[in-house]
Amino acid sequence: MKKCGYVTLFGKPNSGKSTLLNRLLNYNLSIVTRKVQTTRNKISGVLTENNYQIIFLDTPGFLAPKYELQKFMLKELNSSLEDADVILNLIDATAFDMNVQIDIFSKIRKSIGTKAYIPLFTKSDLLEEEKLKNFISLYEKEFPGFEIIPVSALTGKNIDLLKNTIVEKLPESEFLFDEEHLTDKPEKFFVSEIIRKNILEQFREEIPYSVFVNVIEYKEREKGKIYIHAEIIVERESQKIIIIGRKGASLKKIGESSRMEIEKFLGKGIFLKLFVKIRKDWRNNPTFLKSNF
Ligand SMILES: Nc1nc2c(ncn2[C@@H]2O[C@H](COP(=O)(O)OP(=O)(O)OP(=O)(O)O)[C@@H](O)[C@H]2O)c(=O)[nH]1
Ligand SMILES: [Mg+2]
Repeated sequence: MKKCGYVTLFGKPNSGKSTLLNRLLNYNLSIVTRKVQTTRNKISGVLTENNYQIIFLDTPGFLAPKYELQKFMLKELNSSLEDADVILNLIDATAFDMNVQIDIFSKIRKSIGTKAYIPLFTKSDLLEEEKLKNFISLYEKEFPGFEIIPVSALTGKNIDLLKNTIVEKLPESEFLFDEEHLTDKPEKFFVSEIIRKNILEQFREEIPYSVFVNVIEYKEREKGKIYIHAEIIVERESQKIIIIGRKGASLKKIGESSRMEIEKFLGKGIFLKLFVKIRKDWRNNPTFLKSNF
């Protein structure tokens, strides 16, 4: 008997969704940074082991949208909740707030419906055992019937327990993907994500959120190398100047660090060409968002 289904990772920005996905897959698929709102799209990661296949959906953090891009992010999140057989609610144990949890639960109650729902405390390695136990009993008192699992993507704590709990709740079904399949997004997507991650890491404040990376050419050339041409799209001239840096130094740094990471990801050498372009206020431009997301 085989089991297979969709498992959505849901939670506030920075709660550790992408890190946990990567841990569960044993593979760095989804980009992780210290900043909030790192993930913008729903990203699937497929784990096939023994007699089960779990299709994890990483999602953008749950927030009240302020601009068009965030509205898109919320749509991605809602559709992931709809697709789910199992919903994992990731709660950052270091930022636990019962009122926030009560509010969030009321907002997703409808999406949960009759689906399996597993609350998790993430980053549990950062909390003293005593405090953690205290939070767990507070949560379980407020939400009777739900058992919280404290996990750590860093140390691996309770990752196997989590996997087993998920498998128990998966529906019986044939596998939906080939066993070698890791994701449904093309390699191109991950290439642009890696470049965006390097920008997120190298710049502060609004720059990262104003950046969109578009891979416009992705070609296998002779000598086994892949030729990649990507555009870094920003919203204003001032941002373009910052991204390029003095005599192109910043752009060069982005290119070098991205290239190394992309080569590791693809397991192949690449040529990487980066250009910076301005698309005024793209985050609020529905046409741009529609054609690029
Ligand atoms: N110590 C510790 N840090 C963690 C753990 N999981 C995640 N982090 C850190 O928390 C930060 C945010 O992690 P992400 O995985 O990007 O969080 P996210 O929920 O995907 O964030 P968004 O995509 O912005 O919604 C990163 O700096 C991670 O290294 C953990 O188990 N232990
Ligand atoms: Mg993320």
